Amino acid sequence: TTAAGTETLRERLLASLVTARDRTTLLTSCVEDPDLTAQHSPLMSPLVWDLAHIGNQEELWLLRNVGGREAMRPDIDVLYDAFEHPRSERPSLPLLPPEEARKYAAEVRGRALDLLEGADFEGGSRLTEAGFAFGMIAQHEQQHDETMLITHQLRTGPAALTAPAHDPVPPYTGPAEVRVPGGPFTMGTSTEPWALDNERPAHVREVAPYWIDTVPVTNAAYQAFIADGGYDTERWWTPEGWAHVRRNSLKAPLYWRREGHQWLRRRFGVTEVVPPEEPVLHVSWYEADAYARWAGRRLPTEAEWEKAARHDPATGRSTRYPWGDADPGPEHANLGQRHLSPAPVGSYPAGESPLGVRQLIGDVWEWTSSDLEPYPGFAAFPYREYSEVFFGPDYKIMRGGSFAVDAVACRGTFRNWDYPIRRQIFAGFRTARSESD
Ligand code: AVJ
Ligand code: FE
Repeated sequence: TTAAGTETLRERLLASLVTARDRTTLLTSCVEDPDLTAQHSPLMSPLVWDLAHIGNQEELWLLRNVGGREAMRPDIDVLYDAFEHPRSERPSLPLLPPEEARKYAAEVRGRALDLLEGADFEGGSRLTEAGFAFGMIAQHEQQHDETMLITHQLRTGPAALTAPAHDPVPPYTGPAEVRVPGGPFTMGTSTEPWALDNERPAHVREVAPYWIDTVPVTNAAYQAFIADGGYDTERWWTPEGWAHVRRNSLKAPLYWRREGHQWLRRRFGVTEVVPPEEPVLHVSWYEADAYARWAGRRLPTEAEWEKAARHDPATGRSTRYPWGDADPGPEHANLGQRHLSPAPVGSYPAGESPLGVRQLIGDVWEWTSSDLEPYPGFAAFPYREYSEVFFGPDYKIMRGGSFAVDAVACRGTFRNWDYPIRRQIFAGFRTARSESD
């Protein structure tokens, strides 16, 4: 690496950390302190927990592990270790009050930036190689910025956040699905410098030919499923899914409410008519899976999703993103909380894949049929609790990222996961079918 390359890397790391902190600051200053310490849902931490946890992880990985510094506040580690206390218990912990949490996170950040200024990215440590630890911490903060936006959406009361509406797009008139050829493709990565352990290593996967939706499933399409009695028809559901919708009397996505002949939804403190052309949002894996069966289709496997997003049939190579190897720009995808909703289907033509699949990156996390499993050759790094402890059948994989996640934490290889019942997350889906069907 040249000296200029090192400085470019340093600037990119700095920019990623600053972007994340600007967002964190907004999300924790747009409401009054009581809204930061309150628990808006037992599914989520109080916002003030996320804030200090962001600082604590940064202190742990950058100041202590990379910098070799002593703990600043050894007494608080146990409060902000996500494995010590479940989210529902966090409000009753002696958490740092908002002003102290802000001060702590800012103090850690000041020292981390000092460390970044003199950091050597080629010193032979895997943690600092290509700036990994700094990139990991920027991603971690952005992941919690998405988590905090989920909490903001759960919070009731007047709106605290606003964002511009999407540019209008003509109704999408492209093909509904495209055929992806069968054969091998490279899944995962060994070269993406800030890729997390579960995305590694790159390996070859065989996939049989299949068809996949060119755009995510829309609210209009999902309403047709509801209108056709989808929630009352057992055969569309897995046994677990059916038990879950019955037990909880689910009738529609989270935040939807029927009024007269139309569906309304609550979105960041505002109630509005559900926009028909927007990707459906706030559905569980069970609902996505049932919809797909009703439509005579199925969810794509994780490998099918990634092949659609990365395989370039012209070269046989896997690219970083559907549009190629360039980092995401505002023309490619709806990312980074620039908007507070997914964009209508057919948006972002510059972000489409060579086969014409749109909006794979951004808008909504897309449920796949796959469980979270390690790739062959997986090695936990830098800590087992990032991914390894979650491997197994309990979690379903989501791909592609939502409007709420920043580009730094979103790639063609990025893997997200949650329980199949979860709906508060910014998740939707698209469907697929096998060639032989
Ligand atoms: C990968 C999004 C499931 O939010 O629980 C944040 C990311 N890990 N802090 C989560 C994460 C540790 C994780 N997900
Ligand atoms: Fe975390």
